[in-house]
Amino acid sequence: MAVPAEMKAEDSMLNRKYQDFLRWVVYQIYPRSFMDSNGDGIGDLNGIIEKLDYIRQLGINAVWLCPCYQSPNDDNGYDISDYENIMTEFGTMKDMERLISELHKRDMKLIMDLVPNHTSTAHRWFRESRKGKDNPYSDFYYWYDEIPNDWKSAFCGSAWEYDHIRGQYYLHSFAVSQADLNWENPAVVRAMQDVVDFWIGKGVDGFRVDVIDMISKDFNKGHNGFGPRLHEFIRDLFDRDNARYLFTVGESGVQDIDEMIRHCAAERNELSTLFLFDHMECGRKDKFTPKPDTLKSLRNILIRWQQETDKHDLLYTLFYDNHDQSPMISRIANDREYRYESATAMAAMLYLLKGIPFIYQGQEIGMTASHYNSIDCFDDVESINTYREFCREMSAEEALEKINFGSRDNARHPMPWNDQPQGGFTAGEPWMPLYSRYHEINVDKDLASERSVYRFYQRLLSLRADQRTLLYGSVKVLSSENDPFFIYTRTLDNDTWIVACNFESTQRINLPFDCEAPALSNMNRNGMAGEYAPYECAVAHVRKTE
Ligand code: TEU
Ligand code: CA
Repeated sequence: MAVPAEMKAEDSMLNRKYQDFLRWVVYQIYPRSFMDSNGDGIGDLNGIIEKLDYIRQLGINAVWLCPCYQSPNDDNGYDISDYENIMTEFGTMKDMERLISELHKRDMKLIMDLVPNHTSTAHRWFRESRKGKDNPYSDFYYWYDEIPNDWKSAFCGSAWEYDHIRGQYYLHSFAVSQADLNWENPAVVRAMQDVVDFWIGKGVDGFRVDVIDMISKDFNKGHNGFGPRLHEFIRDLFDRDNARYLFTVGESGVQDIDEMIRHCAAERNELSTLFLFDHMECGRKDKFTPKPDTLKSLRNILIRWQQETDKHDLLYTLFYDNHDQSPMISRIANDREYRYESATAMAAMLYLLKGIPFIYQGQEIGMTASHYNSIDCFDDVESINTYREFCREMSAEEALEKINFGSRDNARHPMPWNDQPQGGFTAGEPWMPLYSRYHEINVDKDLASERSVYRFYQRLLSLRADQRTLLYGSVKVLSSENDPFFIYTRTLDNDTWIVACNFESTQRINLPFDCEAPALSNMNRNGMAGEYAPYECAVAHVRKTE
């Protein structure tokens, strides 16, 4: 694989501190579902190590691991009972150390998932805290005699739960067993700093920070996030001598550029970048209700953020799938007869923009939404609670269809490695049903195909790594807001590249430049201009005129 081109200071407007991060290409792993190495049906760290070459050869140089700490798994690891030990089912701390060294041996970085807003109620801090008001951990959580407000849990119902042992209510913004930590207590801040330092000591390179906006509450204004001390707390975590070099990406509900500046401007020493979520609403009215939509709406949101982040010298994250979302391809493109074309065109339109690519496991083989015939096939706490609520208002069939559309399990089923009985994921019984289309869509089959999504990604990422212009160049959009296609250029000094992605109907595309033959195309085009088939895309170098 090509080594990323060297960066020169004058290459980018982007602040020096962030320039190196533009060379990162991140692969997100959901450990429970990636690869099972010992036949217990649950993905594990040794399974990930087995697949590191597969990931590396795609053109990846960083891995984001979803939580793999001790946890009762009510929210699949986002309910942590011990931040400094590995989930027994995933392996041991020795396996983790080996994973880190195997990654580093391959020049790959590791981004751990940090969950600072809540712990499992099985965490020692909570078990102590619930014992009473004179316990040293008493104020680690939010305790009230009476329910103080009408906050709702993201997973249905009230965010307040009565605890019989303590005789008070505690706050849980997510599942009942995920108690929100009280960051107003300086001991909580110190405890979370210790967690960060522990993992720095293990050699990690960065953190993806779960619901970072929620660590400061605003009880006066009635918001359980974006409180008055948010930025102070973020700096408590990362603006410290041993932590400033880290790559940090916050998962946040930030919706406007001013907020993003407050989180990510280089001089603030808070976060390197954020995941922004407006484009997640493409193709749906709400999480469980589809809406007819096309790649146009995705394109227009991406363009707005590209322009804003460029203007303010901020680092942007390029992603459209993760472990909380049903795959974008099934919502706004064609996941049947044009699946290969859709998957590849979507990759070209997104990952050649300016920012850090994040690729969710399975995206590189064009994985689509799954479908299950019974609610018993689902595991996700959100899906199960929501199904129960839906069943009060509609028939069980309608409720199941909505869950099938929006469930997070669409992204959490075992990775389909081949078409063998358990999809090559495990020699035992998988912890959740396999991907419903695994016979048709799996890694082996994709790699053997002439139209391999993996190999397209590979070519795209290698081109991007080789061309400084595609990494650092400025973005200019040539298509207009209503065009049924997307054309943009990347320019650095006198060097220009052009990316053209057609959407669902055949179109003639004219270009204002004389281009070389496409360096990348999902249909082997010879020339850049001319007629484009549905979801056809191409990328070319613009011929120099002088
Ligand atoms: O997600 C937080 C978040 O933003 C939720 O609103 C998210 O949309 C959720 O999936 C509801 O659909 C993070 C994690 O990514 C998620 O997996 C966890 O369940 C959650 O935090 C609690 O830790
Ligand atoms: Ca296992």
